[in-house]
Amino acid sequence: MSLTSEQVHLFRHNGFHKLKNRLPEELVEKLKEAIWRNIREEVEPVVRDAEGRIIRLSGVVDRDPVFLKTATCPLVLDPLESLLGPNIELIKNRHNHATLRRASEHRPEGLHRDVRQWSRTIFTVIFYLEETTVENGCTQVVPGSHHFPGVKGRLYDESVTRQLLEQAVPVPMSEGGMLVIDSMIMHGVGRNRTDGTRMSMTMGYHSVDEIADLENPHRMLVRGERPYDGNVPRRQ
Ligand SMILES: O=C(O)CCC(=O)C(=O)O
Repeated sequence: MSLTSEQVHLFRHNGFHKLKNRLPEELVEKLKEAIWRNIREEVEPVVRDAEGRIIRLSGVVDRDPVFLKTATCPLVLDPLESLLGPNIELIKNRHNHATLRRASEHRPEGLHRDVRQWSRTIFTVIFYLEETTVENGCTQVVPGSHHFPGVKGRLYDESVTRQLLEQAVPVPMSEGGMLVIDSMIMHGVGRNRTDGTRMSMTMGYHSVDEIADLENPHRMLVRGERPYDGNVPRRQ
């Protein structure tokens, strides 16, 4: 379902949008199964916590077809088309991961951006494979912070982050829910204070760069085409 012009306006103003539709239950179950299987079999590349437990699977679209199927389904690409236009690439070297936050996890709370500069922002979709609540550490965003200028890295220093955290709002989501953010928005994950897990998958998208003349192997065309508008011929 495409977005209305009001929804597009709010997204541009606030920097986030909760998609109306949810992933079908069977698809969520298949994603969870694939994630648990990859965790059990310790399929690299993974990120581990201090105790050596797997907390992230990287490069998921090359693991099992269900990940790419989900990342490119019309439930995601139709609304993204309202934001990015008709030609969309999936980014394979930013996000493209599944994250497991374990019970009573004590990772420090903080805020980050996914990219450095507003002129090169991407849009991130977070797919929630379990319900997220304030108790299990739902996503937090600072509305409008994607309009702040670029900083040196993707983090502010601690004192600014503390002030920003005071303005962060929680965004609880249902299982199967999807949240699109402008990746310049300051966002983070709350602490999981429950006995359960909090599982999610994150993907990044970009509109096709019509001036780029060389194909980037980390970008996969998932909708439309790759027009070329450069004023010199494409390199071969
Ligand atoms: O799961 C979330 O709430 C945030 C995800 C995120 O920031 C990431 O995957 O980079």
